[in-house]
This record gives sequence, structure tokens and C-alpha cells, in this order.
Amino acid sequence: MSAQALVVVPTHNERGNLPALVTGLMKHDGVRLMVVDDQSPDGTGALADALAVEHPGRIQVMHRTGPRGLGRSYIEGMTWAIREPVDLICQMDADLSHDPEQLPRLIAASAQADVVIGSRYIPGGAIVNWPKRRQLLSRFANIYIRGVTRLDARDCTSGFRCWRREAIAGLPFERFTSDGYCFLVEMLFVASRRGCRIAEVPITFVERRVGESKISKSVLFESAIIPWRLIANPETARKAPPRAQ
Ligand SMILES: Nc1nc2c(ncn2[C@@H]2O[C@H](COP(=O)(O)OP(=O)(O)O)[C@@H](O)[C@H]2O)c(=O)[nH]1
Ligand SMILES: [Mg+2]
Repeated sequence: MSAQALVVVPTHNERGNLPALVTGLMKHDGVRLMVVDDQSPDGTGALADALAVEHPGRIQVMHRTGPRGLGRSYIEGMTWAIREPVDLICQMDADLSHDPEQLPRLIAASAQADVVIGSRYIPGGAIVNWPKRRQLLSRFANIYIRGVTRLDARDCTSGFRCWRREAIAGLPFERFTSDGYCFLVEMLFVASRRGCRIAEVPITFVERRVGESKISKSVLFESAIIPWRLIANPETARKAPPRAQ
């Protein structure tokens, strides 16, 4: 792989998954990892520090303090990442639902796009071990989000993505309004309004075998509201001004 890619991974209680994730990612030349840990009580942060020592110069760990949250963690991780000398910034979950083996396909597709989504909902995509209820919820969420926001992508809620660094650097995080999982939708929506080219490659999503999901009722509530807030908010809905030459 010739492009330099930095993978930002938020963690909360992922001790049982992190070593396999690190092994899978470190197999790929040119790939670095930033773990953004939210004071995991199970010691994920300390484990990440130990893994960073085993892979000098390739793994960084951010130990967050203050209120925990997926969106806040991504904003801090991405804000750090855009200052690094990398071509690509990727994002993925720590729980092995996103297979590190599939990362090179996202990276390859980024040659023709500003953001590549690892997609469960295009031909070739799949979900393994999700209960029917969770599958229906995710399907419905995507239909709803696409319907309200007019986003083209089939999988707007996937957390497995590869961005060109400049595309992330152009996002006005200080104006973002969502935290939890909706942060992923907001990122995609704002990027699309700013003219980013969005592509999708199929992935197989495998439900975690170790640890617990952190999805909650309040997250589901936020998901119902956010698409409307996005299209109503003149700041996030605004098209980017033309770039100065
Ligand atoms: N830093 C941080 N990571 C989180 C938080 N909530 C979830 N995560 C991470 O986000 C990823 C997806 O979370 P998960 O609970 O598996 O959600 P699900 O796949 O939608 O059920 C995993 O890597 C989690 O450890 C949080 O509040 N802070
Ligand atoms: Mg998960």
C-alpha cells in the first residue's frame, strides 16, 4: 500500500477486542492507529499504551477526560489526525465488527473519492450475527435518513470509512450538533453538502463476540431528530464557499 493511512478508533471497554484489532491493522504497511479511549473502566487505555510500545511510531493513544461520547471522541481524534502527514484518515469500530482485512479495499477506492464508506447495503455487503430487530432498525434508519436528507449513500450509518485528509480538514466540527452515533450521519451530510465525492465498497459486518454494545435509547431518539435538524440548520446545510485559487 503506498498511501499513508491513519485509522482513528474510539474505544470504551474494548479490552477483549483491541489486541486482535491491532494485529490486523499492523499487518498493513503504511497504516497507523490512533486509539481514542474514554476512560474505559476495563483498562482499555492502559492496554492500548502497552500495544503502542510494541509498535513504535505506529500507534498513538489519546486518553480523554470529561464527558464521554462517540462524537466528542471522533472530533478530538480527527482534529489531531488532520495535522499528521498522512494522505488518508480512516475510522472504524474497535469491536472487530469492521474487519481490518477489508481496510485495503476502502483505501484503494479512495483514489476516486473523497470518502469511501464500508457499506452493508450495496450488493456484496452483508451483516453476520445481528438479531432481526437490530437489522430492521438499521435498515429503517438508513431509509429514513436518506429520505429526509436526500443523501445518496446506501449505508449512511456505517462507522467504517476512509477519508482523504483534506476532506476531513474541511469539516466545521465546531458547528456540529450531534454526539452519539448521529455524529457519523452529520459528518457524511456536511461532507456531501460541501461537494465531497462519496463512494461505497461492500463489507461484511460481523456483530461483536466480546464486550457489549453501547447503543442506548437516547441515541435512538437523537437518530429520529437529527436528519430534520441537519436539513434545517443553515450552518451545516450550507454549501461550502468556492475555494480561493
Ligand atoms: N471513545 C468512545 N468510544 C465509544 C463510545 N461509545 C462507543 N464507543 C466505541 O464505538 C465503537 C462502536 O460502539 P458499539 O458499542 O460497538 O456500537 P454498535 O456497534 O452500534 O453496537 C466501539 O469501538 C466502541 O468502543 C464512547 O462514548 N466513547
Ligand atoms: Mg459494535
